[in-house]
Order: sequence, then structure tokens, then C-alpha cells
Amino acid sequence: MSSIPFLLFIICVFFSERVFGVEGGEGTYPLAYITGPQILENSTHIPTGFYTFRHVETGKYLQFIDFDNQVVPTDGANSTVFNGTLWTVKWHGDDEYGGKNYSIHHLNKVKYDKCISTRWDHHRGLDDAAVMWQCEVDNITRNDINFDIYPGFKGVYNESAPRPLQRRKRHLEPRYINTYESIRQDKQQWLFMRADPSETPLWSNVRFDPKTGENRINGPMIEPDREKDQHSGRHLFYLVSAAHLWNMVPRCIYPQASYEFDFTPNNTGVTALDHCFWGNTSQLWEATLWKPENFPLGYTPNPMYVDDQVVSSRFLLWNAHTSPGSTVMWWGILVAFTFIVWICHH
Ligand SMILES: *[C@@H]1O[C@H](CO)[C@@H](O)[C@H](O)[C@H]1NC(C)=O
Ligand SMILES: *[C@@H]1O[C@H](CO)[C@@H](O)[C@H](O)[C@H]1NC(C)=O
Ligand SMILES: *[C@@H]1O[C@H](CO)[C@@H](O)[C@H](O)[C@H]1NC(C)=O
Ligand SMILES: *[C@@H]1O[C@H](CO)[C@@H](O)[C@H](O)[C@H]1NC(C)=O
Ligand SMILES: *[C@@H]1O[C@H](CO)[C@@H](O)[C@H](O)[C@H]1NC(C)=O
Ligand SMILES: *[C@@H]1O[C@H](CO)[C@@H](O)[C@H](O)[C@H]1NC(C)=O
Ligand SMILES: *[C@@H]1O[C@H](CO)[C@@H](O)[C@H](O)[C@H]1NC(C)=O
Ligand SMILES: CC(=O)N[C@H]1CO[C@H](CO)[C@@H](O)[C@@H]1O
Repeated sequence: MSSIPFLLFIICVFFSERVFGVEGGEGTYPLAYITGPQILENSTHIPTGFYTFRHVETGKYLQFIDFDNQVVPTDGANSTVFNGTLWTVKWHGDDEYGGKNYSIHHLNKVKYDKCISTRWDHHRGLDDAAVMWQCEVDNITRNDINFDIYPGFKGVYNESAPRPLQRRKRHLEPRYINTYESIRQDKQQWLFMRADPSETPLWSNVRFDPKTGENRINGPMIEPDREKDQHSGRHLFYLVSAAHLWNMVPRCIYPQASYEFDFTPNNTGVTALDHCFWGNTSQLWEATLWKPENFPLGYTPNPMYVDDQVVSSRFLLWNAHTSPGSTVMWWGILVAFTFIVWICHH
């Protein structure tokens, strides 16, 4: 019976944000009802396809790290455009706000679809980092990058910078306190907020049509070429998380590795989020569209591609992919029962 308090604890962790909202830490932002719609208004539709994101001040790219399935800003000399810094950007459908949400994907080497996701830090009570997680939005297809932008590229993320990838002392929080619980869809959605909201970015002979969800291509497709710097357009954006847009200060991706939690086995960094302030050019990213591509909308449940490497707290409770719905009910009854028993014995 000693495991019951633990079980309850896990359950509390699991439900904490959902049930109690954003209490504790930073708390809600009273002006979110103004900034939320403004962020959406200042954001724009962009063509779907393959992009790189280079930070304007530091020149760092957002890079997918395969072995730990993470997103980390590149460091220094090896920062360049190659498969690891190319991202698949999919549109996330229409809605009453004009449908400017996008998801940003990368397949890992075993072809699991990973999405840049917003992590909630429940100590500080805010979204603290961009991390990779199993895509639960727009995962109807798993799209490999269908061209090689840098054939023969040998460089990788410099593992000794900005911090060694060594197993660290266990003073960091273990992973489940990371409260990266069940993905709410908005956590895998991002907005491309224009540096200058009065301008609609134009892309070379491609334009996104939100009515059909497809790119309209005018004339011949531009062959992506890193060396000739040949692409379909390049514009500056803030990369804003769609999570908590309606109740907190908006959060933007900032190219700084974060080691707040022992999130990955080797504590590979993840990428920090910071409060977005329009006009703060330190938060701007240069998005280069190397190749436009159309993707079907929607998602598909596929039990074959359940996340393989990180135990998310919900798998401690039940396996959502294989169990019938009644399992949930039985767990509910069991938990209620054990809770009563536990209360009675204290
Ligand atoms: C939206 O853009 C306007 C400038 O057009 C700016 O004044 C405003 O602060 C921006 N809003 C947000 C929430 O960034
Ligand atoms: C796709 O997302 C849905 C939820 O939106 C999820 O249930 C499903 O497991 C995901 N499929 C894959 C293949 O990851
Ligand atoms: C990059 O992607 C191409 C096409 O998928 C592949 O042939 C090539 O091996 C990849 N290169 C690296 C360094 O991963
Ligand atoms: C990797 O980073 C470390 C620490 O910043 C630096 O000393 C080393 O020279 C870098 N290695 C390469 C190949 O850039
Ligand atoms: C886009 O994000 C906003 C803010 O989180 C959300 O209210 C809206 O429902 C999202 N749109 C879609 C289509 O998911
Ligand atoms: C952690 O780092 C060690 C040494 O660099 C490496 O051998 C090991 O594969 C890494 N573990 C994971 C899970 O990436
Ligand atoms: C601008 O953004 C950077 C990175 O997010 C932050 O460190 C800095 O404090 C911000 N500056 C202002 C004036 O808000
Ligand atoms: C393109 C480039 O600079 N690649 C280098 C990246 O780093 C590796 C090892 O650290 C070098 O061997 C590559 O030449």
C-alpha cells in the first residue's frame, strides 16, 4: 500500500495544470485578453514546407538533436543549413481567429514524427522551454525531408558546447516532475509573428492559401541550394507559442539552451522561451523557406508509432493506445477506492 501516496502524487502531477490552471508561479496575465488577439493579428500565414530558423543576433539555428530527440540552438562554427536544421512546417487549420497556427516537425532517425512543443515549468508557473515531443497535431503524414540541402555534411552539434552531455549529479528534478503531461494541442502550435505587422511577407512565386490549406505556386519551383543561397524566400518572425495565449504573457523562442530539468538522459539542453516583446529584435528569427510543400491536414492515431523513449506520465496510468476506454473508468474507480482507503488509514 506504500505505493498509493506515490500513485496519488503522480495523478496530482498529471492533472495539476489541467485542473488548477496556471496557479502558482507567475500566474495569469490580466492583459492577455489584449495581447492574445494582437499576437494572432500580428502573425501571418506562411507557406507550408521546409524551413530553417536562424536567430538574427547570434546566427544560431534551431537544430534537431537526434539521439535525445531535442531541439537545441546550434553553437558557433558548425551552424549551418543541413538536414538537422531543416524543419517541416505544417499549417494547423482554420479557426475563428484566422487560423495562423502552425506545427514544426522533424522526423528522428527511426522516423518518429517529433514536434517542437511548449514545456510547462510548474515551479515557476510558466512555459519555460521549447522541447521535442511526439506530434499529436498534424501527424497524418510523416514527411521526411525529400532533398539533401547539404550533401556530405559531416558536422554535428558540438557536444561540448554549451555544456557537456554528461550524466549530471542527481540534484536536478527527475523527469516526471517535469510535468510535461499530456499534450494539449496548443502546446504544439506556433505563430509566426511578423517583425513588421504592417507588411505581409511575400515569398518567391509561392503563396499560402488558407482557404484550401495549400501553397499556390506560380511558375517553376525554385531548386533549394544552400551554397548559392537559393530559396523561396526569407523573412523575420517571432516564434510565438500558441499555449497560454489567452491567459499568460506570450512566450517566444529564444536561442539559449536551457538545463532547468534533467529532461533527457544526458541532460541535453532544450531551447529557452522568453516573454515576447514586440519590438525586441533579440527575439527575431530569420525563417528561410527552402522548399514549399503541401501537406494534408489532420492527425491519425497510429499505435505503431507510440513514443519510444521518454516515459510520459500518462503511460504510468494506462496505455492510451491499446486499452479500451473502460480501462479509464476502472482506474477511476480504483483510484477513488484507494484514495478513500488511504484517507481512512491516516
Ligand atoms: C502588434 O503590433 C503592433 C504594431 O503594429 C504593436 O504595437 C503591438 O505591441 C503588437 N502586439 C503584440 C502583443 O506584440
Ligand atoms: C497523432 O495525434 C493523435 C492526437 O492528436 C494521437 O492520438 C496519435 O497517437 C498521433 N499519431 C501518431 C502516429 O503519432
Ligand atoms: C539528409 O537527407 C537526405 C535525404 O533524406 C539523405 O540522403 C542524407 O543522407 C541526409 N544527410 C544527413 C547528413 O543526414
Ligand atoms: C566545441 O565547443 C567547445 C567549448 O565551447 C570548444 O572548446 C571546441 O573547440 C568546440 N569544438 C568545435 C569542433 O568547434
Ligand atoms: C490556435 O491557437 C490559439 C491560441 O492557443 C487557439 O485559441 C486556437 O484554437 C488555435 N487554432 C487551432 C486551429 O487549433
Ligand atoms: C549519453 O552520452 C554518452 C556519452 O556521450 C553516450 O554514450 C550515450 O549514448 C548517451 N545516452 C543517450 C541516451 O543519448
Ligand atoms: C529582449 O529579449 C531578450 C531575449 O528574450 C531578453 O533577454 C531581453 O531582456 C529583452 N529586452 C527587453 C528590453 O525586453
Ligand atoms: C562545416 C564544418 O565546419 N564542419 C565541422 C563541424 O565540426 C566537426 C567536428 O567538430 C568538424 O569535423 C567539421 O569539419
